Amino acid sequence: MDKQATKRMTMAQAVISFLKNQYVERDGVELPFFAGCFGIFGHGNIAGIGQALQQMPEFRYYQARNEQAMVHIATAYAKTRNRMQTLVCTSSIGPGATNMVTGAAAATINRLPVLLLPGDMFARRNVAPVLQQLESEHTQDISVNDCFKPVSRYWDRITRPEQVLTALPEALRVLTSPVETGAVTLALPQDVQAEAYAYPETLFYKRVWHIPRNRPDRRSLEQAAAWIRASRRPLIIAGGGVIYSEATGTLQRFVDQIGIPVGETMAGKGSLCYDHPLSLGAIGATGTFAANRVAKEADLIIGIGTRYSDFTTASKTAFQHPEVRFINMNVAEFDAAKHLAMPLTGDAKVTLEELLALLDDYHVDAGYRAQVEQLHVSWDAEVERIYAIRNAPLPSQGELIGAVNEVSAPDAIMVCAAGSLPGDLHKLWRARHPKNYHMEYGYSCMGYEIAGGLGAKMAAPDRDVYVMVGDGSYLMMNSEIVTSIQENHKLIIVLLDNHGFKSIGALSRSLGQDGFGTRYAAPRNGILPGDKDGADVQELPVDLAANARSLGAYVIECETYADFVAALEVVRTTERTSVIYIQNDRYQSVPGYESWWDVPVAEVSTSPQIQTAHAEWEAMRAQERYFLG
Ligand SMILES: Cc1ncc(C[n+]2csc(CCOP(=O)(O)OP(=O)(O)O)c2C)c(N)n1
Ligand SMILES: [Mg+2]
Repeated sequence: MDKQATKRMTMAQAVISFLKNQYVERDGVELPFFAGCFGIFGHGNIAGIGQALQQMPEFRYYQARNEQAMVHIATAYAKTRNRMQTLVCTSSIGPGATNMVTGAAAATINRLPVLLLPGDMFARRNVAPVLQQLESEHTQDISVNDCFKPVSRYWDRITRPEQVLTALPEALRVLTSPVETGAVTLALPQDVQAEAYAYPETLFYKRVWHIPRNRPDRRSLEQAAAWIRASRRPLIIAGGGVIYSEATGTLQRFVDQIGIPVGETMAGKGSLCYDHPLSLGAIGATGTFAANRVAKEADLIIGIGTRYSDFTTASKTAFQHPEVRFINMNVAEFDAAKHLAMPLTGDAKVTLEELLALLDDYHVDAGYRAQVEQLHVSWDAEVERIYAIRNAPLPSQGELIGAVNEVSAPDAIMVCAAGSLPGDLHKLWRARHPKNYHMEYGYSCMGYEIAGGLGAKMAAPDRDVYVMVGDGSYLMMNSEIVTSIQENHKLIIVLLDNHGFKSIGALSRSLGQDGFGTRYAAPRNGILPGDKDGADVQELPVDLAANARSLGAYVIECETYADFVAALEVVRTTERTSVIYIQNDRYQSVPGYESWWDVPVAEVSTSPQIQTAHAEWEAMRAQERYFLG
């Protein structure tokens, strides 16, 4: 190969030629990093990236209906593939670009790689302001794409074609880094996309990015082992990092040998199979009584691949042992250091292996293990109880979750993101394998569900994908049903209609606010009804089942639990995206289990209910702790 050779091509052609030759490798497994490019064309990308994609059909182009959705598709794809593969997203300039900002935030917060290529205003400037350009009086060096800066782990604007020679390797370094990964944005001015340059051909050679399994500091490992030996009541909190690192088998060996129980975060659920005797299930604000009781008295928390969101720490009230301390295994020093922990900065799998080797003669006290195993059994009985509720006339959400869990194949993927479902699913879903529970709860972004389901299905075409979505989220973004049908990726969408926000309605009532603004009903005398108005409201003439049908889905409408189970059986063998529509009860709720979430209540109000809620809030707030070692 002539390393001096160059090839004259447009910047956009160079970008796509580069991307299609990027690979990753971990543990000897090599994969192309990008599985193609989603996009919506406009004048800001049609002649640049659009032309390049047309010229290179081997780099598959997919249409989406909405730019936010396509970023969710890419994010879910990356999550399903444990960050080893993702998709590219191209948009036009202006609204197409800013539609991706929400998706970028969701990807970055969840630490999932996506590459965004928004079109940008002319670099040459002479024709400005162009259609959709944001003008500024104080600089010509700003565009709507600057909005991506805080939500991107790497951001660049390519104002000369040769700048991609340095920008693209940086983009790949960040995307493939388990520590730094998230959304990467390369803003591509529409004129520069189409400009030619003599690119060195070496840019387009196949490149394999090794994903390292970094090992933690030896002294810290030894100290961590000593802390574990000294602990009377240790508890593991398994986060998403366990799954992304493919450390679930190692975690199970660690747990089997040492006997430390496991609570799981939203992203970590599935780290340990639900029926393992030391599995305590969900932890934190949406956790089980099993995990939350153990957390309250634990003297040592071993966080693995968790960023300790407020849902996990129950807004810092979860850990009440006066001398509790933390060991954090995390690829990112930033997360490893949280709560002034003993930081084990490294990959979860190899860190667990190293720690296990230092503890090969050790296991926890048999009494503690027996107590924990008893809690596991009691919790499973509670799940059983909720699965068996047959609420009438409208079924409860808990029984519907039970039906989906029981009828779906054990290797299925269940996708969800926002509303009351995440909390209920976190508690009730019996995760049978590490990919069984796909919850976007870093950003809890309404609208992720169906788009995310499509990304998961594209990444795991042999598995059934169940999307569980509320009516609010469904109304916010149902457009990718069309894409799933266009691409023949069958989704099973379970649409739970409770005429508004069951989640925020319950939160509102708990704050003394009567569900104000959370029901889908017609205003009366200019005021939207709340829960005090009871059933006596004018419902909206909306037919979500007909809506789904109009988008091409096969739809089954159900009324009862029995209908629902029958429908779940039918959709196992339907050929295209299928929607099961059912109404469920707004007030029949899965309770909270000995935990809390800090949502501040109005300090001053004339409402006695709000005053009471504020007093209760103050009492709980007093339990919030700082962990200063
Ligand atoms: C994009 C976005 N907007 C607002 C919110 C705040 N929010 C959280 S849950 C929720 C209501 C969801 O309604 P629905 O999908 O019907 O689920 P339900 O609460 O009824 O279970 C809202 C508005 C959010 N999470 N995401
Ligand atoms: Mg709803």
